Parts: sequence; C-alpha cells; structure tokens
Amino acid sequence: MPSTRPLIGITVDWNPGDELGGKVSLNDGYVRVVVAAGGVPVLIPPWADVETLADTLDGLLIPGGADIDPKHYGAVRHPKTELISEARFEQEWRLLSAFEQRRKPILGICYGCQLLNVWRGGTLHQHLPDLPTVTLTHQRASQQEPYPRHLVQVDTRSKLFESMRLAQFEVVSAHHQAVRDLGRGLVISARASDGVVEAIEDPNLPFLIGVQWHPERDPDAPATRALLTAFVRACKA
Ligand SMILES: [Mn+2]
Repeated sequence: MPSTRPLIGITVDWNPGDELGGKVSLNDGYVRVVVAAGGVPVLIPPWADVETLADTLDGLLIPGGADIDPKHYGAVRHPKTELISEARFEQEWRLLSAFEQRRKPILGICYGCQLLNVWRGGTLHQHLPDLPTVTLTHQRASQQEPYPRHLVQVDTRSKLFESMRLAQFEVVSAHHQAVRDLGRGLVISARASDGVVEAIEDPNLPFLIGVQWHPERDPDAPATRALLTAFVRACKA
C-alpha cells in the first residue's frame, strides 16, 4: 500500500552567512506540529523550482519570519520594520501563485499570514504599539520574557471555524505587525478582543488560511491540533 501521508512543503529562512557560504534555517516547531498531525514535512529553500514543487507537494506552509519590505504594499519603511530575506520572499511569492493555481492548501503563520495578504494586494500595520486601539500585548518586550498569550474570536461563518470547530481560544502571540487593508478575495476569519486581525482566508478556495498566532510554539494546545489536523486533512483530499 502506498503511503497516504501528504507531503507538506515548508519554506525556510536564508541568511547570507560568511565567505564559507550562507545558511538556511527553520524553527523545528513547524516540523514537529506537521509530523504530529500526520503530514510529512519537506523543507523548501530559496531557488528550488516552484513548478516541480507545486506539482509534487500536497500543501504549502509559510512559517513565521521577519517583516515584509513595505515597498511591496506601497508604504514607507517604519524604523521598527526588520526585513525578511529577499531570496526567501521571492521564492514564497512564486510558490503562492503555483499552489493557488492548483487549488492546493496553503497555511500561512504570522509572517506567512501577512504575506498572504500582501501577495493579494493588501497592506499591513507596520508597528501595532503605534495604534491607540491596540490594548493587548501581541509581542514580548524582551527575550527574557515568556511569549504573551491572548484570546482570539473566530467568525463562525468562516472556513477557519469549519476546520477547527472552535470559536474562542487562547494563542501564543509574537508579532508587531498585522493585516490592515485586506487583499483581493480575502475575508477576516478571527480577531483579538482589541480588533487586531488574527486570521484571514479565501472563502473561494478549498484551504487558504493565514493565522497571526504561533501554533508551533504551543504544540499541545487543542487549537493547535485542530488547526494542523484540518490543514493536513485538506492536503490529503
Ligand atoms: Mn496577536
């Protein structure tokens, strides 16, 4: 019997390194939650051929990372905006189109959620602490502190709710940016109590969901298992 476990592509970071060469890297939490949900993670570095990957893999996970260059959504760079590697960003941009064309599942996490929005022509808040309406802590103040947790409310008409069957739960939060204006074809599927957008989706695709929180840093939470199991199930379909 052939294996029925789906192949889940996960993009990785790239740093230029030194004269001996650059480095690709990924927090292993992403790999572990995909394995726990029954998927087989396949790490995707920049420069690998996207058409072959999109033909072969069953789904795409865009993990967390630094910030998107605001030139991609027509804004001037905020002093707190720290740029993602251009090689990674360009690879992911091409992968999104290739997976979307094939209607294969896509899950974006944190930076990955923001990328889905910008790729569809949306914009971002570049630094949440600047907004007077933001009352929750979405990012820890220093590396010595634990990651903050806050509640998210899911729209019960959304695919996210259909997938998770959970309307409210606590998440691990580690972001200073968030969705501002929505990109084409996207809707908001979850918010924090201060109004910050915590999840987006395309209601017209089988599974294109971005979450602003970090399931991979909360592997045993029921919400993490519900989300990753639904994603892996969609990749099998
Ligand atoms: Mn948050």
